[in-house]
Amino acid sequence: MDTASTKTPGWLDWYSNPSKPRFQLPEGAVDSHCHVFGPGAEFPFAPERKYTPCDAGKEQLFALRDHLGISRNVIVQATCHGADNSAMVDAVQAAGGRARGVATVRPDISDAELQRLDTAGVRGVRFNFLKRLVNAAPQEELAKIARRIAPLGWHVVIYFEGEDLEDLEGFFGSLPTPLVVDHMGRPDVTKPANGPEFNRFLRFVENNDVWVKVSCPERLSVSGPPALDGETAPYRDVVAFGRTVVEKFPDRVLWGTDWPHPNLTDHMPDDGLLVDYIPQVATTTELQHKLLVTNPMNLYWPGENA
Ligand code: 0GY
Repeated sequence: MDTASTKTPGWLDWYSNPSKPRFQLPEGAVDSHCHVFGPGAEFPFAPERKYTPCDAGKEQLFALRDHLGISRNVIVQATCHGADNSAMVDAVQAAGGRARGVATVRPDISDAELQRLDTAGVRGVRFNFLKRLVNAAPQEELAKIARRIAPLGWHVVIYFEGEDLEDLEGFFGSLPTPLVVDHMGRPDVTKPANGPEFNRFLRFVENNDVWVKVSCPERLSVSGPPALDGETAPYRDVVAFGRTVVEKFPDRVLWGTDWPHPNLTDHMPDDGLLVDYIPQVATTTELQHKLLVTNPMNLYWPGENA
């Protein structure tokens, strides 16, 4: 693949005209999982990438933030940029204190570069275990990265499929930093939320220093967004999973849009609807405030007021 920005065939671009959410986010709400893609002409995509996205730059992210009533963003390095964190760091710095970053780094990164990323606002690294997104990295390499970043007070964001937790949880438990799980560990929502697979995930969260993003109903859902026939509950088959996590671990949950929604193939979500999904999983004002403000502030802006 060359570095020219020819999008992956069938690529769905982000939704250009999101609705105004009916659910009003609390003051100081944080989108704890979003990305920037390029723009490719300024920040070329990585040669080793598994997909080539549309452009989705910082101005567009900040416009969505303001439209939805979000105050701050946590910008997670997308795999299409490999370990070149330039686009993400540029966006974090442009946000003037209102964004933090999660980077992808190699084990041989220099101390000076780690320090530079920290100063820029990076607070974690991401380990990705989805074969369609990255070539598998040896666990010893990942463990070395975790040992390098632990003294900075950073955490490790982990992205894996629910069915792979059994094989990975021993490794995860050995890491020396807090862990932040993307998209509830991608449960299979056709299985019960109180069944053995999700119970394994809940035990893993219970027994480790783990935070959970109750994000991506649009990616996990089989029932999908509301039908045009008047169905109003968005992504209803994911709700039991999200609500269980929020109610069991109210002080360790985070929420994010996942804008610009890489690799979706059947529909592109209306980001306003993703905000309207929140009160289904966080059903009280107190739970909503923890999910959207207190928890992400504690993790990404400790000591600062929202
Ligand atoms: C997500 C999900 C995906 C992709 C990435 O970095 C990425 O490429 O995170 C996915 O394809 O499931 O969190 O955005």
